[in-house]
Amino acid sequence: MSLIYVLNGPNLDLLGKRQPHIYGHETLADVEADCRKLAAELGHEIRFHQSNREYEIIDWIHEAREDGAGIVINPAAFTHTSLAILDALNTFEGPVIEIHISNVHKRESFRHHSFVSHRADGVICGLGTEGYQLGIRRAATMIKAASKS
Ligand code: CA2
Repeated sequence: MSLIYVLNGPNLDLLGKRQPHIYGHETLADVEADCRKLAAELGHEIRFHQSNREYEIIDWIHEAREDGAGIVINPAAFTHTSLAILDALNTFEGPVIEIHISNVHKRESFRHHSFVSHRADGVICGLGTEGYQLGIRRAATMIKAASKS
């Protein structure tokens, strides 16, 4: 059983509580429960975190370097600003899947550029919170493929 980190950036603690027309009605606790259920079905363990502080996300990426097989990350606004998160992800060897609940390309132009996409193996956006499930599935597929090679 290997470990998948699911990391969430700033303000995602408000999920389901504000702006449901953009981010839907599910809370982050609902997303976490769904991720745990799916990961267990796929034979993986999940470490699920959210922070409003950039350094905490970087520290979790460093932790994943030690014991993580994959990272599924919604960096939220840090997507568009954080070279530091990109640098940290570039030191991680397993699959990295970037998630956005909303379709960032349909929104303001400042959301169109992602530092994290320079490292991500795949990007899922605009599929709502279901994107997390799809991201975990893809990370699990990639972890399995790497274990065979
Ligand atoms: O669509 C996404 O998942 C985003 O990563 C969400 C970020 C935004 O800055 C990115 O451009 C796209 C914002 C997260 C804020 O989350 C909230 C959730 C509910 C209510 C208010 C904010």
